[in-house]
Amino acid sequence: MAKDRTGFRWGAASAAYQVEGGWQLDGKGLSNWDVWTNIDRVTEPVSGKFETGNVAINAYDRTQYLDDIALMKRLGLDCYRFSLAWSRLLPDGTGRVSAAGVAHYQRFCDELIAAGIEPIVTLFHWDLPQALQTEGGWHDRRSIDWFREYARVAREALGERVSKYITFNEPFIDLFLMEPMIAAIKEGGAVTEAMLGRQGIALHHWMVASAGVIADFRAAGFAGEIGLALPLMPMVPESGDTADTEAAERADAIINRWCLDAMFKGRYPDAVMEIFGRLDPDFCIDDADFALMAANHPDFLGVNFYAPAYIRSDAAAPFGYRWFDTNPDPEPQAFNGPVRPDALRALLERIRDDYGNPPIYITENGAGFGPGDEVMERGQIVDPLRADYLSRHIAAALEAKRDGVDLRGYMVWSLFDNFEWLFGYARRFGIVHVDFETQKRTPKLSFETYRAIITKGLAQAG
Ligand code: IFM
Repeated sequence: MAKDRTGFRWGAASAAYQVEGGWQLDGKGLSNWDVWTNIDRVTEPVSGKFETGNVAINAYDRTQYLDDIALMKRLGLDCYRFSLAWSRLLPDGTGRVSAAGVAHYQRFCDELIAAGIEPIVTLFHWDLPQALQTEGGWHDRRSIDWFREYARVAREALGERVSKYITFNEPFIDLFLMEPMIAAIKEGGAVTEAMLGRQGIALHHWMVASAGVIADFRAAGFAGEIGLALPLMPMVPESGDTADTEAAERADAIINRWCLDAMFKGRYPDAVMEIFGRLDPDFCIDDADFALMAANHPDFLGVNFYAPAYIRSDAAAPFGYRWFDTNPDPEPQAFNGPVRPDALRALLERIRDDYGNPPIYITENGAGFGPGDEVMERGQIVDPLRADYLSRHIAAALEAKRDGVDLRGYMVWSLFDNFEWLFGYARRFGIVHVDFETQKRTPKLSFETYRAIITKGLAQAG
């Protein structure tokens, strides 16, 4: 059957630091991740190895990315979501624009378009120019203006090549998991509630910056769509006890509703205002910030879904709940949690009902299960758990679509194995295997599974 080119978009997603490499090529400035991995060696305590994104999967290299685009074409992708390395475009974070950085991203987009694949650009997927990190990073209110300047440079550089932008990827995960863990590693301590309390103001700056960029793009006549990608997870209380139920509601307010309410209602949940107001005296939000958010709703919501979170009340834990070590699910667990496609469907239907049925793209969904799930059989890498995960989640998403959710597309995380942040290269999420020594790419069984789904896309997504 012919591939659906009419509406629903099938894609794959990645992020600059996880795939590009070329960390010092062509005048690129250093990012916080370059410093954290090379100087602070933050991967070691988590992955047990000293690993960096210095080479990653070499996706900055033109010869390499042309091969990669050929593979995307073979898979049948309609779109490819990737992020820009801010310090490749603006090596110092603001001011001087790198002609080489601009040329690289222009050329990469041109090659995608020539292959019939729409480029979808994430502006910020966690790698902040180190020059701005040392100025205070996202805790400094000037970060809103830094980001708006960078977004303008990107939009002007890419012009008509790009008609879908994502301002930020996963505010909660970067600001409330990644950064505090890195701070704890550097300080040799544990993540505390006080540390997390400080992150509230950084998340607020992200939300204001995002609304500001949406306003700027519209004012400049940008005719495409612009949204955010949130890490969303239904919160499942571990028991019927009131304490667990209340803990799950609190987790839902912080992890899910904080950004959703900001994007679609122009305010924050009461629980967030109360908790963060108590933890950080700087967390008093100017009404003008909420007015900016309310006036600049995004065109779409990007949903990054991996798993639901099982929540247990624990007075000693930050915000009074725990979720990582609370998984009663007997099924094989993926790296990012229990395999529950029903939770994806429930999540999408909740967004439809609670947030006015906005256009949604699933901007990330995927899994890794450890080495046992990937075996070489007759020249193919067989990964049945990942293949099954993808089929079942796509089926659940399409059921939600049939139930009226305005679902416009699905992007797998990820096309290639890559650098999984603090876990280094040990956690593979790709549907294409990468030999990190040779950079050889080998499609896995899940690649064929996804290819078959895309080929049948019209019937399934129609
Ligand atoms: O690799 C990450 C990505 O950068 C953000 N979302 C989750 C992925 C898998 O853990």
